[in-house]
Amino acid sequence: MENPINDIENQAFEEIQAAKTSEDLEMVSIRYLGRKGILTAFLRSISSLPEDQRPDAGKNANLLKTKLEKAIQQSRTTMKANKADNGPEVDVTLPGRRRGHGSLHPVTQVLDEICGIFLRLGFDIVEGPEVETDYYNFEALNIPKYHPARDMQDTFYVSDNIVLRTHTSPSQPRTMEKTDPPVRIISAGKVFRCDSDLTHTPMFHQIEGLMVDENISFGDLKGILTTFVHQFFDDKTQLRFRPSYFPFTEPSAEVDIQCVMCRGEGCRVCSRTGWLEVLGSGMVHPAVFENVGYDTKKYTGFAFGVGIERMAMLKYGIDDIRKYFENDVRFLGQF
Ligand code: 2U9
Repeated sequence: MENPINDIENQAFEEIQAAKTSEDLEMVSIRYLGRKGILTAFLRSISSLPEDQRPDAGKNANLLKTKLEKAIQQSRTTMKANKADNGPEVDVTLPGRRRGHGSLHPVTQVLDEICGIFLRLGFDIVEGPEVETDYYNFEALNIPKYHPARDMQDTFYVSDNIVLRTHTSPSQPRTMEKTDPPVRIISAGKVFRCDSDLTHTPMFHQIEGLMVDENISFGDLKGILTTFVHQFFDDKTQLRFRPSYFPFTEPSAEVDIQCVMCRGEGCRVCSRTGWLEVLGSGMVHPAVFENVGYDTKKYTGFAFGVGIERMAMLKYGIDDIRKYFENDVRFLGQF
């Protein structure tokens, strides 16, 4: 009778040598040493051999088992070393890696949306410098020397007469100096104030609008701002105009909208009042017109300002302004 141990050994070593990948080796290991493997089956069958053959067969089969385990392990180690030399194996069956798409920052999206609304209402967009002179940031806008906005606590001073603009309004006297009425402009962009907490960041974005012509009234201001709010939120949103004070407008009004979270019922967001303040506005102060050389007997106008981060917070239910500027893509990717 042929020696089955020798046959198993020869065949197994042939297969170990032929194995090209670690997966091939694993298959050889399973075929010979696995639960239903060839050598395992032989070991189990020893009990059915004639009694005098059992000791030798058992001894040889166990020796072969150890030999095969060693040879397979050695082959594995050699394969690993070769792989490291040749760099990682490329698995062409893996799905390709997707490259994430970028998206516009939520502040940019809301800024574009608001600009779009005013462009459709016939306004032009103007831009101005972020580093501004004291004159255009304060003097031209009738902000007196003693006004708290001029304090170092509120304004970033670059030098005695140069500031980081605290609002986008300076672009407007700059435009009026160069253009005769009718004027219908919005200025949008970054503004800077020394302030930082849950609802304030040292840099934020504003849009301010200005409309000047003969016979412009507070009714025009109400009409334009109501249209804006209805287009930005929805046309069921109620507005209320509350008397206020700004040095550059007289009379001045703050505009509240019905709370977008509770629809006016009263909740945590609107401090249980049912209203949210969203805009500042008013009829342009005659002193501002005089500064740019407009005839105050002939022309009147209205102006308004809105903070973009706040509008985006209300539209998307964002509770902390600092999230805009932490650059966490898990937050930014939602918009
Ligand atoms: C000119 C004359 C008047 C622009 C105005 C406001 C009221 C206002 C704030 C809203 C939220 C700024 O971002 S915010 O903190 N703005 O309250 N802005 S009237 O008035 C002007 C602008 C230009 C020549």
